[in-house]
Amino acid sequence: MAVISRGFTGRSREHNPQLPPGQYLTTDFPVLSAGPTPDVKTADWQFGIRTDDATLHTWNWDELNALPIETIDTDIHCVTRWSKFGTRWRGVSIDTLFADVSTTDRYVMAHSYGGYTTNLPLADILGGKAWIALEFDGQPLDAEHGGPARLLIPHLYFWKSAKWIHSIEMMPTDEPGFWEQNGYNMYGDPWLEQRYW
Ligand SMILES: Nc1nc2c(c(=O)[nH]1)N[C@H]1C(S)=C(S)[C@@H](COP(=O)(O)O)O[C@H]1N2
Ligand SMILES: [Mo]
Repeated sequence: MAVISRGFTGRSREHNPQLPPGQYLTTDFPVLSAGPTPDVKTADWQFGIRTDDATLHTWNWDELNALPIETIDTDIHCVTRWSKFGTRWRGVSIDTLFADVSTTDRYVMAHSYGGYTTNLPLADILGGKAWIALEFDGQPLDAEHGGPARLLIPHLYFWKSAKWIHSIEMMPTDEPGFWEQNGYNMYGDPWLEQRYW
């Protein structure tokens, strides 16, 4: 009698240590937008950081592109349960943008062209953990994926990676953004399955 042994090839997603709990792997790149795709021209594009003393630090498109651009290879995880491994981006580290910004606030609100918002602890966008991404897979970022520029914060669920990023506003306390007001978790750690309240 033949003994057929299954389960040793590691195909089961429960056993893939690279996949957070409750996620499945996809190879395509789904588009998830709460509203229409805004038409943001690079000639008009501006990004700003607004601090507690109401100072506004701004960069136009050319100024952003003159900053050091890093290559980021990372997995991404959407709260709707898809994960995508090994995505490649190019972008400017948020650390670079905060180099001349001083603040005592510990939270931020990311604001997008089109009105989307999402909240984050400041510590989660500093320390080499977040970027303004300008390219995906060797190409300028498609408008539907947030082009010309989006936040990339791969260690949190992907709703925190605001597409069409417009500004970062410092906040003394943690306030809910768009999805967070609609039931999503305030923090969104995919490894702890912090999906909804
Ligand atoms: N401005 C904006 N950013 C956004 C969203 C949005 O609706 N508007 N959706 C979020 C959600 S829920 C996810 S999963 C990702 C999806 O990014 P993608 O469309 O490039 O896959 O963008 C996030 N950033
Ligand atoms: Mo999402």
